[in-house]
Amino acid sequence: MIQSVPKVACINDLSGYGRCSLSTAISILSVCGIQPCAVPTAVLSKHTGFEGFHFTDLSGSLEPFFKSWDDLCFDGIYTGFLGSLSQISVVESFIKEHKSCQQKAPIVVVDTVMGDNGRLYSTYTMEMCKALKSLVAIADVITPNVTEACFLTDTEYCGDKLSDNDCRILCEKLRELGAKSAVITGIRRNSSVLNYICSDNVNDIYEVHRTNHIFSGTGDIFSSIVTAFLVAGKSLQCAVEAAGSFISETTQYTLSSADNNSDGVIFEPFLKNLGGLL
Ligand code: PXL
Repeated sequence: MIQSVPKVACINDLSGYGRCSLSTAISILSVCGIQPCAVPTAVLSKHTGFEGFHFTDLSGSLEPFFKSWDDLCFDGIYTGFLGSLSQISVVESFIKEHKSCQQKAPIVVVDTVMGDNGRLYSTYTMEMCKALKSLVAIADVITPNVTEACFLTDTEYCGDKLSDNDCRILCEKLRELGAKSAVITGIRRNSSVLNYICSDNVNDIYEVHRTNHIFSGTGDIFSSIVTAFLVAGKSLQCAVEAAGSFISETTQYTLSSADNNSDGVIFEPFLKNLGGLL
């Protein structure tokens, strides 16, 4: 018998240029055998890391968009970049409705996309950051980087180099917001990057080799892989390990290539290997 293909609602922006958000999520979920159902929160000509990007906010479309999906069921809901304050409450209602109405609740992954290097992205406000806590409260898994973890927990940002104890304290504060599991991503240690997992019975660290260059879009690759693996029935540990290894391999490849690094991580040649892991 032909197996049915799981569906994931991917709520994120579509940036035409610079590998990130929906273009990354669609590629990764598809190669992992999952149907990505895209909900564009905004359309950008290129992501906000580039000068002179054009931004179209789709906040007004979100409610009718979701309304037309009332009769659909999802195996997962995965949220990323949200373009305005009002979007956060609309997305929250969508998640709550599907959690309560579906026979089997979807796995909810909230990638708390807000900023990096101690700063919020240019389209993000402190008000939005406060509102995002209500999405964190209904998530199965959240995947903040160190900057986002600090903003969410009102912790002073002192760089990406955290001790194990700093990670534990930060993760506990994140879970106090309501998330079942938190993975703090991109913690820097010498020549490594650590991803720190905190769930009910688990505190785990996954370490991979890092390049000296910081690439945009790695957070989107990470949370897309985590979502795909969880929806495919894998454990969070297995998902985080796969995501870390994939990013380590693809960033090293990108650095050694002649392409312009600001275009993001060259992951396309590696996608088929990812699909093979499931
Ligand atoms: O990769 C995160 C991200 C997503 N969406 C947009 C962004 C960024 C990071 O710069 O600008 C529009």
